[in-house]
Amino acid sequence: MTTAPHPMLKVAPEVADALAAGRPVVALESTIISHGMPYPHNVAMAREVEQIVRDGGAVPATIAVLDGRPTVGLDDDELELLGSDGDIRKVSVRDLPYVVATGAHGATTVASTMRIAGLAGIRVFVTGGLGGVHQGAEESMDVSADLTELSRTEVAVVSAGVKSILDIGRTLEVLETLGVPVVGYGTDEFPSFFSRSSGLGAPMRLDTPEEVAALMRATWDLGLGSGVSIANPVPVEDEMAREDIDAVIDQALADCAQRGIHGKDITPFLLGRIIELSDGRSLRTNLALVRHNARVGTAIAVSFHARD
Ligand code: PSU
Ligand code: MN
Repeated sequence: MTTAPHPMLKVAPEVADALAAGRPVVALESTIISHGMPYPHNVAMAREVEQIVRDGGAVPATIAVLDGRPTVGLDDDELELLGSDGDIRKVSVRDLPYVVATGAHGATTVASTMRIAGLAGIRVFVTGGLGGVHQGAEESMDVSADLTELSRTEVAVVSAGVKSILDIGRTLEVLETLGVPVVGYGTDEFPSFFSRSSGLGAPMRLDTPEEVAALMRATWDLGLGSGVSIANPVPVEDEMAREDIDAVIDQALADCAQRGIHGKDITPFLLGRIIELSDGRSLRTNLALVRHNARVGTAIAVSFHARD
């Protein structure tokens, strides 16, 4: 299946060629680079993940908005810019028209990366962690647009689940309400990013790339119009004990409240504070799980294209 490129997108030639030929492409987001990890680890991670995708037989397409153009497939200088320029705006779906209309740069979240990937005809997207329902959302109504987008864009998102800066149980409830298939990849339990467990079951389990590709096909052939969330647990050797990471997260949440941080700044603040409070331990786990997601997501993309 090939899709005509959307006229507003700037698609790198290598990505455009792969899409036109029906070869597998894996989308990658840029908020994780600009707002999810410190420099220079972020840029090294972005390059390494692209290499993992290539080694697995697909073409990587990191997505961002550059000079107002939604851009699919970045070069080395662009990755460096996103990782090192402190002024890059965090762009979710509602921010997309603003950065496009003003000609600005923007780092795309899971939601806006999904949307742009979908417009480009990319069906698999690898990230670290999903946004979701924030703790205390029953008061604040702070629910990530990542969930809305999963309900309305036909892209499979491979993540390591949802970390407990969020309300994992309510996040799963909202995904059910929105009709989004949520798959535990090789696990019965929904993973909590830094740990393989969360105390909550995965709504369904699949164990191979072929099975996931079949579920993607079924979702879209049924006309659900939604994405698919594939929750891939961090490898055993890299995971953190839940009590260790939960203590760090509780402190980070308290610091966030005490400083009065709110809205779109909450997630980046918490991610940065968790790295500081864990003395970098959480960053190592984060890097390991992103690499693992890239391997699994690439295998899924290869399998999906083999059957399509
Ligand atoms: N969780 C992470 N790392 C990240 C993010 C979340 O472990 O980098 C980023 C992703 O880009 C995600 C966004 O889409 O944060 C969610 O932000 P918000 O909660 O404001 O929607
Ligand atoms: Mn929010």
